[in-house]
Amino acid sequence: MSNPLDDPKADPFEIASLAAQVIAEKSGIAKHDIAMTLGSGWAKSADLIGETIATIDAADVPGFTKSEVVGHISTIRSILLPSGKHALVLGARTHYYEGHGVRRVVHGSRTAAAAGCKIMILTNGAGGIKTSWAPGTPVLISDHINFTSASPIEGANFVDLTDLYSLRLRDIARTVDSSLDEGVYMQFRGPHYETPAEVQMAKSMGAHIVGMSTALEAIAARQSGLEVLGLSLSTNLAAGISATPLSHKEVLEAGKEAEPRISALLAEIITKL
Ligand code: 8IG
Repeated sequence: MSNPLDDPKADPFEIASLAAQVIAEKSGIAKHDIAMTLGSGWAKSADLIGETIATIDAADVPGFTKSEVVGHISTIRSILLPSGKHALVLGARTHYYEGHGVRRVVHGSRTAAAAGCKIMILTNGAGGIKTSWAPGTPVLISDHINFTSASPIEGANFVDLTDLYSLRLRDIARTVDSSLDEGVYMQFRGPHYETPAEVQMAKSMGAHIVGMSTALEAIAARQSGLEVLGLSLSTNLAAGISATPLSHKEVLEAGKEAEPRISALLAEIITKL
């Protein structure tokens, strides 16, 4: 399937702007306020936060395509929150490991900004390095290590990432659940999981959570002026931290098991934003 972002001469911000226009037309909502990308385990929160105004097939929105990953949905939903604000749920995450380039990976962030959003909530399923995190533990992302060696930023634009995962938003999340732990997220390219040696490397570098998304999306979100809230669901202990090998099926099951609990948590956090 062809994607306009694959044309190197195309301007990704122009395509994001077109995408935002299509979303506005199809939803009837001219401006959205909060965008969210729901990763493994978090999808149910879309059903809890408010009234769905429109469900748009991602394939109908410029720059988006159907998800290639089993268990990932590919729709864009416009939801009216009880506060009167409008949320945009981007269910069409493209992972860096799919090999379609960084522009496609961060198109959701750029579209969110073009649609008027001020806050971007990025969620994911990930591996935990802290043994105290039982499978199914939600963790606030406090910072990240981008281990992909890629950047969504093109050209000499030296974007500051000092408070990338907004302390203000993390503090709001903790008013909902004061027991929420936080940690540094390290994005690996994947799609293979880490070796135990790589997990030890990540740990010694200061990481607490390992995954295959979010960091690039967060950088692009910041470039576009969005305030970022990051949440990981630690579905499994990272390789070698637990004695048992990782299986995608078990990871999905852990996500499903935790889903009602963490989706309710996220829905409550959103009411405070
Ligand atoms: I869910 O242990 C999930 N995603 N890199 N490592 C990496 N990504 C993940 C993991 C994990 N668990």
